Amino acid sequence: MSAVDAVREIEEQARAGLAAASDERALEAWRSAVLGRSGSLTGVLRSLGELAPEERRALGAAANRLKGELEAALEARRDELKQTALRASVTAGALDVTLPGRPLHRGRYHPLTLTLREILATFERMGFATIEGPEIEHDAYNFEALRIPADHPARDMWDTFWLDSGGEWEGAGGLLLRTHTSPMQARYMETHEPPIRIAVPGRCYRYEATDATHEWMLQQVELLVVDEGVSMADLKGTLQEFARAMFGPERRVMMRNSYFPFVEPGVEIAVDCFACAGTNPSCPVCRGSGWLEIMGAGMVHPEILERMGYETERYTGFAAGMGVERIAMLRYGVDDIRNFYQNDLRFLRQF
Ligand code: 2U9
Repeated sequence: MSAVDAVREIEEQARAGLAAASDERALEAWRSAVLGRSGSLTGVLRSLGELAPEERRALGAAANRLKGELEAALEARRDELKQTALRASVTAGALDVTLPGRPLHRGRYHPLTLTLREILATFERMGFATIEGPEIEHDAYNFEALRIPADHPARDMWDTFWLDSGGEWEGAGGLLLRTHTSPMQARYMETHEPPIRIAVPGRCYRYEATDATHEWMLQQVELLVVDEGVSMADLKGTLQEFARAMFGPERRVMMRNSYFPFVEPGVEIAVDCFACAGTNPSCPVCRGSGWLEIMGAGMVHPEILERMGYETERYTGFAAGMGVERIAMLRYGVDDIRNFYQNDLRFLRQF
């Protein structure tokens, strides 16, 4: 066979082989067999030196042209195979781009988290710092510091989860799960001088039976303000601002006399009913009273300020406490506190 015929045959076989190669592995085998170091065309190019100059020029030109063409053909075949594979995967239904997407499962915040954040944000706008404290407390901070000694009848108001501390905290009256966040205000006063303006959120525990309005665990936010010249007017103004931020800008606030050992005077704060503003005798929200109790408050008892080493001639303060669950129940129209802790998605998905 002449050298020219040999090249022609290589071309024929190479083109047929390339057309038959149907995947990347076959393409690579083809490349190696034709264009590789010991490939058929490479062999021809290598042997050119053995030919007479005239023949070498003619065959060299033909073989080099063929090499370029086959390299281009290889790339074209590779693209074609990719396109075919893509088309096959789409038409075979591996990817049906017309199907609706799978919904993303988006989480959401618990209604108590939403309410707590809004309460704290409202007070932060008024200059309160948010402070947190321990849930396991000493009798000394939970009761004694707040003018609730061991034999005080007010202790009946907070049926307590006492902890077995093995006698280690006997001197401090034993350990307990805090019944309110107030012990943290007492701790804060021990280590800070006025002016004080803090909001204290946290879980509190009460040893009592649960019903539609009571849980053995509740979340509170309490406030403490101590400064020169703090009065009931500051208390009312601050809490009115809060009530309007949470329940609507037109809300009115009413204070009624109340009693807590740690404040004097003590008050109960109510807002006019946001559902009926007192106009509906059978209103399901306020039950016709026209008012909704949202928290307790009062002027910090001077004896507490004195025990903390503050000059009572110079400083006065107010404090307040609210249950986050109660605020959330009012805002969202939830009639049973137990809903918040049952993790029923049908309930939680509504917020
Ligand atoms: C210090 C001094 C004073 C905190 C206060 C209340 C009034 C109050 C209850 C409302 C409903 C708790 O969630 S509830 O059960 N709280 O009414 N709390 S004044 O007074 C303090 C606290 C700490 C040192």
